[in-house]
Amino acid sequence: MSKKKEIFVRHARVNGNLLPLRCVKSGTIHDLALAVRDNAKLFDLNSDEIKIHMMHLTLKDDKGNSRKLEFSEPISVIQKNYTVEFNEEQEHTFDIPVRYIGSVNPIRIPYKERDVVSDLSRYIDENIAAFKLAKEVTEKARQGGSEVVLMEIVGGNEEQLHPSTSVRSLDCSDVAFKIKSGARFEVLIKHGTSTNFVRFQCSEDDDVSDLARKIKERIASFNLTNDDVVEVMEKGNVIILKTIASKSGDTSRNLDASEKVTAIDQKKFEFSVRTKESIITIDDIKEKCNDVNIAFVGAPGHGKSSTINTIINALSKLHIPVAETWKGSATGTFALTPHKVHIDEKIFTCIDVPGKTLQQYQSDEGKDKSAKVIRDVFDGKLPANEPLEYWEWYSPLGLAKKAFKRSAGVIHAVAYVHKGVAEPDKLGNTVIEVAQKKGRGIPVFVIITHSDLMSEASVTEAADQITHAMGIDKDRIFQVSNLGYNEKAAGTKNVSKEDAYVQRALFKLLSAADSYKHGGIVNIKTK
Ligand SMILES: Nc1nc2c(ncn2[C@@H]2O[C@H](COP(=O)(O)OP(=O)(O)OP(=O)(O)O)[C@@H](O)[C@H]2O)c(=O)[nH]1
Ligand SMILES: [Mg+2]
Repeated sequence: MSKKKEIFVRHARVNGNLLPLRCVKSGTIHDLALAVRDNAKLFDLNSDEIKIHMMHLTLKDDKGNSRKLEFSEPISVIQKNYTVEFNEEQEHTFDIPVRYIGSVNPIRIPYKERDVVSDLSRYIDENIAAFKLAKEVTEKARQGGSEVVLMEIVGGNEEQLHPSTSVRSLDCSDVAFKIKSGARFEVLIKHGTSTNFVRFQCSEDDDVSDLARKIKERIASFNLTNDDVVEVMEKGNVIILKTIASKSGDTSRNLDASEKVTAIDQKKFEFSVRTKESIITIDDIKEKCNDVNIAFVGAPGHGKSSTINTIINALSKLHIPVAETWKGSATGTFALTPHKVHIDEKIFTCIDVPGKTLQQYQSDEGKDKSAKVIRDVFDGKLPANEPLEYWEWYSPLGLAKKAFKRSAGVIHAVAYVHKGVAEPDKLGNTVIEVAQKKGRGIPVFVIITHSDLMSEASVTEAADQITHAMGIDKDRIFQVSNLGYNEKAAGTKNVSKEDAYVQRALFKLLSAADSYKHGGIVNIKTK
């Protein structure tokens, strides 16, 4: 049996092909360096050009991370699919200003082309005296197990740097460091979709954002799917940690990024990712939730009632309880139906406008009278929870009756609900015209439903048609699948991508309604 191992090596400067070198399995990186020298011809070099003491070897793993190899390390650190780059020349040295977080004066730290952030940390650790810090800080740095953490300061915010980030890429950045105490304790963390806990060492100074950083650094330990890994590592996405109830009586709660880990009772956590598009919190929604009324208008069976249900379900992932929800409604809302949604002391109302009634008004005695009804709905002239029959409400008797009924409410924003698989209905244009007529300017949004029955291309096409027909900006058009949504949403509290999308749509609706209510200018037409 061969005791040799094949290692793929490339010349870093020439960046030529990877060439296989055979090394004794039980050897060290120093042996690999000798093997490179002995095979110099393979790399178009002369062996006497290679001075072992000047050689630098860099290990590249299968995920594209790289680090410097020390001669004393065993060959076994080079796993299958890893490669090695070597450089036999004296390296050029640069320097970078780095400051202690509490100080304004940086000192310049020398580094080489290939150095990464962990090299800087090591340098600072070894040369901490050069920073002339307060005695207790220097002492903390000298404690066993203490850690130098580097960060980039961007717009006043600290962004922790990944240890494998190249120092060269930080040229011109404001780089600072802090020192984490050496006292250690352990926490257990798992991903929301898995049961596999990973152990993490924490310092007394660590806060929850440090845990999030450590998760990223050791993402491979969680054995996640590639999609999940991409989601965690994507710039701008945020890792959300929550406690796990381990005994009865405990409750699980979301952790704030700035909480100190030592101060948290439980030491078992679960994480999920909030994608950069989805960072809508219940506080964002609450802020915009100032007793506004949103009308859901559209042809019968296009999914108004279902969409309200979807919205309330998505909101209940952020806050419970909000309002009653219902499941699998069939076509057939016949009264102006307000659904009041409470978030603590705040409230907004989704007003479900029956499609069938509007359709009847569209062809009443051969004329389209729907504009009048829509206008009355928007102006809050029609009562809640009463069948909206034209002949009843627009007869003298009906008008009298109206005066004694409670109004469904004045409208502050409109969600025009359109079944994507259908052609645009002229009802959409009537809604826009009424909403825009003198003095109103009510913001209108479009929700394309039944996207589950459509390809992505046909949803885009439907959105294009609507933009064209109604003159509505693309970012006011949302797409939902109420069918799939309400099935999946039932009974779970985990926020999915679909929830996040619906929450964002609701946030936009509420923001527009709020600024309309408070006299802000809301433009709806793009052309
Ligand atoms: N496949 C699919 N079905 C949907 C979707 N949205 C609604 N539906 C179904 O379409 C039917 C009509 O939905 P509703 O929400 O009752 O429609 P509506 O607009 O309130 O209708 P009216 O109250 O009559 O004006 C129901 O059977 C829903 O389950 C969707 O996104 N996808
Ligand atoms: Mg309905």
